[in-house]
Amino acid sequence: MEATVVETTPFSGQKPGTSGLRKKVKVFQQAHYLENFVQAIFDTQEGLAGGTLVVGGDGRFYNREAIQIILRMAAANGVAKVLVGQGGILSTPAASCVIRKYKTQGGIILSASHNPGGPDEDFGIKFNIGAGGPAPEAVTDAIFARTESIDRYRIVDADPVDLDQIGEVSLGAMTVSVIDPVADYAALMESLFDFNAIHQLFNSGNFRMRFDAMHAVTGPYATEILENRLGAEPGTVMNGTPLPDFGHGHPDPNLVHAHDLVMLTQGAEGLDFGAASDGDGDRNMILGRDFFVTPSDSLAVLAANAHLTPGYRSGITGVARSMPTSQAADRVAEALGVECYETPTGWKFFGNLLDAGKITLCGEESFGTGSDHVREKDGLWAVLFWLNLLAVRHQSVADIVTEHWRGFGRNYYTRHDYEALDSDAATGLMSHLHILLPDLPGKQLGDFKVDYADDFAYTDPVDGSVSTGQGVRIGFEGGSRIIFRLSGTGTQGATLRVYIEQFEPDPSRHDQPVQQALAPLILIARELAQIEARTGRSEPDVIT
Ligand code: VG1
Ligand code: CO
Repeated sequence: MEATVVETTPFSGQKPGTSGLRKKVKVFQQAHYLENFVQAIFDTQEGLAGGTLVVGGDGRFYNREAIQIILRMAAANGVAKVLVGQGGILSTPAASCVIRKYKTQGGIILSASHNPGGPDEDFGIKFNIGAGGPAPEAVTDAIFARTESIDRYRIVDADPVDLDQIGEVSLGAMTVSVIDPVADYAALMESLFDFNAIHQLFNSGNFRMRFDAMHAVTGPYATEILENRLGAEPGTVMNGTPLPDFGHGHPDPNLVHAHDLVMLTQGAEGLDFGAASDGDGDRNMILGRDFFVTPSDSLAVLAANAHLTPGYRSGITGVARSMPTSQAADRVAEALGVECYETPTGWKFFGNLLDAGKITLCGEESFGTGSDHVREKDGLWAVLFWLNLLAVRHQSVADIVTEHWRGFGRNYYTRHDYEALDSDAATGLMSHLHILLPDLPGKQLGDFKVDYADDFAYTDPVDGSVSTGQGVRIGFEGGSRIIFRLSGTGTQGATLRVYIEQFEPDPSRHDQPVQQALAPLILIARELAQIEARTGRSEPDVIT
């Protein structure tokens, strides 16, 4: 089978953001658009020729078409073997698991994660390295640089591969192996958590839960693990069939978009446990009866209780959190006598720390939690971790978290998102903050005195690489913080994220409503950044 060399010209803006290249489907459907980016991966990642590549996606609109193109291009670029999930499905953590388990040279994951899907919505592509994690900046920079000068790509002419039939087929000299997308991942989960204890919890007759897959990729994973292997009653998994448009929904597991699930956990008849995951299965939301676990708290609770699960019985070597994530995990690390690292937003910054054994657990405020078992955040893993804790501690979600606060203090936390802003207004707002920074330290803002104010930069402790411009950080005496940054995953205008945190050591003050407890800091943030004057928005679009 001969490879065709197709002439092409560069597209501007093929720069991967926080997690891969994300654009509207219509952008990806332009002739040569996907091909250019994929060829840039092959041109810069030399190990792929003669190697094995993993390919899969979250099942959104254009997933199958994109996979067929990638398979034909992989064959033309000398890849020896591709492992592809049946039906083109692989959740992001499952892809990471497969990349690592079969010691492949990397993977291509097709997803725009929590962004909506459909012909007029979003699509995305990212490259993961052989260690299983998202490509670090040096790699994404090289891929981007290649897209700017690309003049040809290679592709074979062949019929579409049957993605629904498990087994091996040839595409020219390349082998395509269609694999069960769930099996390897489920086996890994079974090795980490006490499935017997969770099974008993489900059988106890006094535990009711639902998992909302939001019509996205975790449906088959959750059904197999929760219902088939752990014996949860049929129907435990809601919205469990992956749909190309996620049932017109927004597959983002938060209080706004997973509203139906939230309702099921409320009131005297509310569920004991509710959980949800996002488009590609790497996020998680954890709910108890009338209780929402802030992702930053979830990371801290998992770190403090890791020794209660089989996979982490010997304790954790360290923990890392993204810069805007609350400092709750820092307090646990201190108590355990291990290091807590503060990294820029995006899972790619955890890879080196995990590979070097410096950390066991890591997390982000954006509903992301994970460990060294893979190199992506992992939604179902977090759900199973919580279930394992509930099973062995015999306490409710609310009791576990409030007890945690009593021991470590509570970090009140919220994130306010202002979406689809005018890009110039958003960059203007950030420049305005940058101008304020040098004069802020020592200043009194309301009841709060500024301790430090900077534009966050990170030096990777393993390879020394430096990442700058990672968000404006204003720290107050006593540990409160306000953080401003612009999203790197949106596809429309700009999204401003404002993160607010306040530490409260006094247990008698741990049961205030979050927005109320943080109201003074929220006001300071709005005034300091001139949000309404500059963006025309008086309220955020999403509050978590
Ligand atoms: C957001 C989150 C970030 C997360 C990223 C990818 O990025 O804030 O913490 O790593 O999404 O998550 P941004 O740049 O929009 O703030 V996923 O589940 O979309 O792959
Ligand atoms: Co995701």
